[in-house]
Amino acid sequence: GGAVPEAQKASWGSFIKSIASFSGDLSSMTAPSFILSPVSLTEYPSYWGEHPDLFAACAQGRDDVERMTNVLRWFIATLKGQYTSRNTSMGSEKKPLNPILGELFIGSWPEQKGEGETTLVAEQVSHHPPITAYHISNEKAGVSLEGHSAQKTSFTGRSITVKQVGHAILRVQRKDAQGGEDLYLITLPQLSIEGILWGAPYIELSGANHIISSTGYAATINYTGKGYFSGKAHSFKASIAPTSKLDAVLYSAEGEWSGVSKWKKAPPGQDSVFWDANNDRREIQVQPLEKQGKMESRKVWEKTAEGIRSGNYDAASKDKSRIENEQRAKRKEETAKGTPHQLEMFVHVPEDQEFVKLISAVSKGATEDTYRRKPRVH
Ligand code: 0T9
Repeated sequence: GGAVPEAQKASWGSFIKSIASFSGDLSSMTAPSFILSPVSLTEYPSYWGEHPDLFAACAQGRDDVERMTNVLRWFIATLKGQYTSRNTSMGSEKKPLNPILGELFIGSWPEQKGEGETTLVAEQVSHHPPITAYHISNEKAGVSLEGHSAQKTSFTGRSITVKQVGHAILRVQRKDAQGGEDLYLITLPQLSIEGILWGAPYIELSGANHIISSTGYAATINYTGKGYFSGKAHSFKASIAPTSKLDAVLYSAEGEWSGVSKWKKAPPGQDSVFWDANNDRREIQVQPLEKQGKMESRKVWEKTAEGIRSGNYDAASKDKSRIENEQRAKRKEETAKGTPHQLEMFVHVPEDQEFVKLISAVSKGATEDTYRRKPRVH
């Protein structure tokens, strides 16, 4: 059976065809209404923060290796939200709203059990191609995450391959006498969108990503889906090793990132379970709409989202067109006046020196740009 509503079979078919003949920016394509999500891509960085306790725990641990295991656990714990939550909440992967330039998403996870408050700001720093910058911070715990996210997509015939462009840096304040901070460079896995031919898209992860720390340790995570080493969907194997000798594995864990994973080679005194993704995720809290600024995501997309949620797709598409026209006019005016759009919360850094230094362990000479949170005046 198919998941495409009878009335949308034709438009789904032509959408698939246009994906096939199109390469690059999928987000700007018009898609059939049944696949539209009322949530903008600027909200997606919040998946990184949905386990505030594990995020705070990145600063805890007796030594660098134990802290690396905590960072790895937090990272694995974010995957279920990042890559399966639309299936859980909306029945399949959906096409997010394509953020406008300068769109903001701001929210927090209030303190619950002494872990401190976690705050998030995300900004759409580029519209075409779409790039979202984000900064998540827990000052009490001394942990922050800063990164940006973009995608390169291609169609393989039955699935969409999405190469993630961008990286994140986790900063952890050291609690020892000298102080200072440890960095963890996080690279991102490749994903493929499966199930599109029958209109029920879902994400599978493939390949590998790394967490490379300034402490001299690195984690490598390898992903497989159905039919590979475990035979199960959403599977991974992760190992922790000295960065200088990645095959001298100290500890390893494996299992399902959307389910249970276990230590294979466990640190002394550890439980056999590495992470159980059935643990609750905590959704971010945002200001009520009436208190949000006009560039805040849910305010920008209020009417469009309402239309999508209520099935009033005509209203949704009208409002979306209004927003897109306004954006075009704004860009035109900026060009005419010679006053280009200014980023609000971030500054563009053409070459991220921290990335260059840490990535060299796995990829010599690689460079990437980044976006840094602007310093705030308290
Ligand atoms: C960073 C995440 C990313 C963003 C999304 C590929 C995708 C846009 C990017 C990579 C987050 O940390 C994690 C999760 C989901 C990713 C999205 C899934 C998706 O389908 C979209 C693309 C642009 C589409 O909307 C394709 C259209 C449609 C046929 C699929 C439903």
